[in-house]
Amino acid sequence: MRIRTCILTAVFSTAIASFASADVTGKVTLDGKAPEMKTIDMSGVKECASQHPDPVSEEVVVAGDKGELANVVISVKTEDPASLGGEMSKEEAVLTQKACMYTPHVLALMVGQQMAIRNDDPFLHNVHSLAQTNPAFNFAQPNKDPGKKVDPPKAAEVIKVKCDVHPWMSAWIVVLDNPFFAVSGEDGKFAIRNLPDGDYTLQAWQEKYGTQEQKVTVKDGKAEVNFTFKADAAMAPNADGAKLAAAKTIDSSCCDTTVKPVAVAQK
Ligand SMILES: [Cu+2]
Repeated sequence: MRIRTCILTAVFSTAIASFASADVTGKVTLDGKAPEMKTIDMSGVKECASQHPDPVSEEVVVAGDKGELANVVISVKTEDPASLGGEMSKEEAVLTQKACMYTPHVLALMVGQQMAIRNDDPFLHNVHSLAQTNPAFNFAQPNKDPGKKVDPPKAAEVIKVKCDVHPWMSAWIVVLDNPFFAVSGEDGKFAIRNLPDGDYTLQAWQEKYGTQEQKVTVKDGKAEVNFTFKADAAMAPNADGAKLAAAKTIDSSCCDTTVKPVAVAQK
């Protein structure tokens, strides 16, 4: 009888495990004093400056008082995205131009996901993607626009976005090859939903500090992973073996001196 109970328990546990999916949660922290961000000088452009009574800083490193690091993209790294399952979000990923800044500063979406560019300002921006793998886009939005559709990305890539009218405007579109990703908030926290139980490699990308990886075992519906970046680390060089999904290296000539893309190894 006891043996039978054990077998039943084992079968039951296996059945649960095979259907379980987890929320992978965690926090990204900056270790040390955050580098000082330059104040953006909008004084030459009245319609921008007038929208900011307080100084606005660059967003290369956005960290809280306790090192809570925002705008880090955490994702599952895999050679075989299809094997992960999961569903692409049906939501449109929207990059908004508002008060002469991009919101969000880092937009993550999946290959094939709908994407649009919005203008909340009643004046001209020119949004310019420096995509290399995906078709680049480059167009003017002279007035408010609830969202101009752009082609869904076709491949995983870290894409720098800039405005040709306002040189300080900078954003990143991070395209992932699977639906298991999240962007850390201002509290440094993130949550990747519904990842099936199993062993994974997670990668965390930050625009200055580059990419880190960690192994994680997702079990019984939960897993926790924390990432720490060193505040005084230099701008990420061509990080050894780092690869954000199947992303290709962005030519550094695309970018200004304050923001460099993470370097990613080629397959
Ligand atoms: Cu602009």
